[in-house]
Amino acid sequence: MSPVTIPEVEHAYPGSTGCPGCGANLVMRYLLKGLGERTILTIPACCWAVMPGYWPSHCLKVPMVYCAFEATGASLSGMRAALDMKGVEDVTVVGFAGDGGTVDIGLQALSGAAERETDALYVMYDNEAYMNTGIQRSGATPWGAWTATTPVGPSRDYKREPKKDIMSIMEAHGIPYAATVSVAHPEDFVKKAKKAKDVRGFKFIHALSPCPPGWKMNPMKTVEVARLAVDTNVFPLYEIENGRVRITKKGKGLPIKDYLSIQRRFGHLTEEEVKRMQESVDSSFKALEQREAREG
Ligand SMILES: Cc1ncc(C[n+]2csc(CCOP(=O)(O)OP(=O)(O)O)c2C)c(N)n1
Ligand code: SF4
Ligand SMILES: [Mg+2]
Repeated sequence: MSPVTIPEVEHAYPGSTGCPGCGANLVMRYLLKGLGERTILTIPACCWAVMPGYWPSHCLKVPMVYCAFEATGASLSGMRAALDMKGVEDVTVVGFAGDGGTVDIGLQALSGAAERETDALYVMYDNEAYMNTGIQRSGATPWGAWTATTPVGPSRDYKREPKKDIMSIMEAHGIPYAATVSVAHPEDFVKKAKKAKDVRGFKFIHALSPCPPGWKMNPMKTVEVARLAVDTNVFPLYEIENGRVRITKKGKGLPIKDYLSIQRRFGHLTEEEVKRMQESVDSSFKALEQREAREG
């Protein structure tokens, strides 16, 4: 039997106001298991800004600052500077933001914090749209998805632009550590959170975060859909440490229709369009594998 490596201690309690089956709940839970209690969060406008609930019945055991939507990067740099002035070194400063708050509105502040080499961790939970305000498309919404602002119909079409590649954008800043994580692989997730905590400098974690209402799926399938994202190579699990890439968990190489077919946001796609998506996923994953082989 393999030893249990996920800490039993909880720093995110039941009682968040998230929807049933919210993947972002699990992202926070596993992240805090990896980081521990000496953590402070800064969270901009997003679902997680409201999910902790009202004081004094807040569901997080760690303190959090609620910052402006576009300001997570600036907020975490300020928090780190304040802690440094006080001589507090054992607290991990974390920016925890949605995809809209990261790849779109918060990108400038995030870039600034990475360029300043702030000793902090930035976690993007990616539900692939602006969910808190009613499922509007973001730069992280994948090609082909229905959203409220990319509706399927005769006059306006589903999303026609590819998903913004935030991992490459962050890597271009020369940061020491970046990783992708999945709520279907908690051991891999917790290990990466622990590693990010111990690396000095700016760290980035990209967490795929299934959202039942936004993805139009059964709330009981959150972990299943997250696992399928890895097993179809739609969301490969890897880390980039000091410029070297390593795939940390190999998927099963299943066809992407297995991932798409349990989400009604992709229900309108034709066979030809699914085939094109498959080709795009295959070529991105091949490039990742080739890069790992070169650098390994
Ligand atoms: C400057 C500003 N613009 C717009 C909003 C409204 N707003 C609040 S949450 C949100 C959506 C955030 O999307 P994302 O970052 O992807 O997080 P999610 O809601 O999906 O968890 C928006 C547009 C705001 N609070 N502040
Ligand atoms: S809308 Fe989506 S991300 Fe927001 S609380 Fe509900 S399930 Fe979670
Ligand atoms: Mg979002």
